[in-house]
Amino acid sequence: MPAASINHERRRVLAGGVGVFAASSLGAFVHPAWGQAKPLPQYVSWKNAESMIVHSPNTLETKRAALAKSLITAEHDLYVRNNLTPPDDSIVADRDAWEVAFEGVGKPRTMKLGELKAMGKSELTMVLQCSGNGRAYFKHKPSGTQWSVGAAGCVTWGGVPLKRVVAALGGVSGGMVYLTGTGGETIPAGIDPKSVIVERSVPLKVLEDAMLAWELNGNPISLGHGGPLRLIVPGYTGVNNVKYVKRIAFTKEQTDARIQAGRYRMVPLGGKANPSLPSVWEMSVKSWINLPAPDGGSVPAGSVWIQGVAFGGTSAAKGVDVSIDGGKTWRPAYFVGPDLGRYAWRQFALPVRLKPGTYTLASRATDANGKVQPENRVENASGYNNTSWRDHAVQITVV
Ligand SMILES: Nc1nc2c(c(=O)[nH]1)N[C@H]1C(S)=C(S)[C@@H](COP(=O)(O)O)O[C@H]1N2
Ligand SMILES: [Mo]
Repeated sequence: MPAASINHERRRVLAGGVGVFAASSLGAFVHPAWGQAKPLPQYVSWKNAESMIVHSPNTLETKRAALAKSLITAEHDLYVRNNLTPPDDSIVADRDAWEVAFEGVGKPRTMKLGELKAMGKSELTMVLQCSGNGRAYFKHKPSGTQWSVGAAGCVTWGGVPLKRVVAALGGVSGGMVYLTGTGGETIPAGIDPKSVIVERSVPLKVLEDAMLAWELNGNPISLGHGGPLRLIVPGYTGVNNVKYVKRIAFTKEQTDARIQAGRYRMVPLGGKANPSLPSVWEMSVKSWINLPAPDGGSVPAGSVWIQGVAFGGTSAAKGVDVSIDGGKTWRPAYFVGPDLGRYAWRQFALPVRLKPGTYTLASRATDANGKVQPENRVENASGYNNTSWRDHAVQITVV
């Protein structure tokens, strides 16, 4: 049995009653009460079905209430997004044999994961969020997965700082401008690889905190989340965190792969992507409310616990205000739980007393640089980078 299965086995046991529905053998099981819910795809059959919204076999969203469970998102609750069919699980059978090629360094060569592990392990907690999280709120209905808030989670990666590996390989070659990571999926025959390969370039400055990770929340990374090895670019949207990474190249130019040149760009409405438009890279200050959930639900009058998450993207979240009247008035919420570093999110809470009626709950975060989460989203053709507090407000009825 591969290590990943053993770990998931253990977690299912720890999860008790809830875990029973996540057992691999029951992966396709759908409780009648879940109505039309799609079954969990086989490669992530160990997920908590009750936490997930299955949009498609390659796009699974975490429910708001599941995000509220803890500061760190459990792997079995974390959203999944694959642009291509994930590789065969044989790649996680012998993890240490996984190879990654380094180019654009003093001494280019291929290293095995086993060698990387011998260089020492650090941990980094960060928000992983899809570029299209919040797409469901765009009024022009961009094509793509209709994520609301749950294409995001806060997880701890374990691995080696990329900077350390690069130093051991003689440093970055002169004149390089980008770090380019390539995903290890098998490209279907007869398709131009550049049209589908997951290959992303990010500015060289990310080297400061980037990581080659083999652990997620203390366990070997599952296949679904990019095991055996994943490039972590903290503060950058999901797509830049390349799963099954097989090549790390320091390059003068951005890759001409379609996912870089023709997608994940901030394209004006009605326009077409091209490499001169801004790439979807850094995340910025954002927050939303997870409790009371669900959206539009009713809540008993009296004491109501409002809870959510706030993060700054590349800087820390500094504070968050909450409104119960759709943004007319605001009051400061307080952070609950530990500060796990500037790339992590903070859980915030505000207990309020509410009389029967309808309330629009909103949250508005501020980052360490004083940047305030905006009221309105930046309109763009594909529905990326939605940080609007108004879009993320939730309506509740107090009875
Ligand atoms: N190799 C590879 N890396 C990838 C992807 C992919 O399809 N293949 N999807 C990207 C996108 S769009 C997102 S949002 C995140 C999703 O990470 P998760 O599935 O672990 O949540 O992985 C990114 N890295
Ligand atoms: Mo994504």
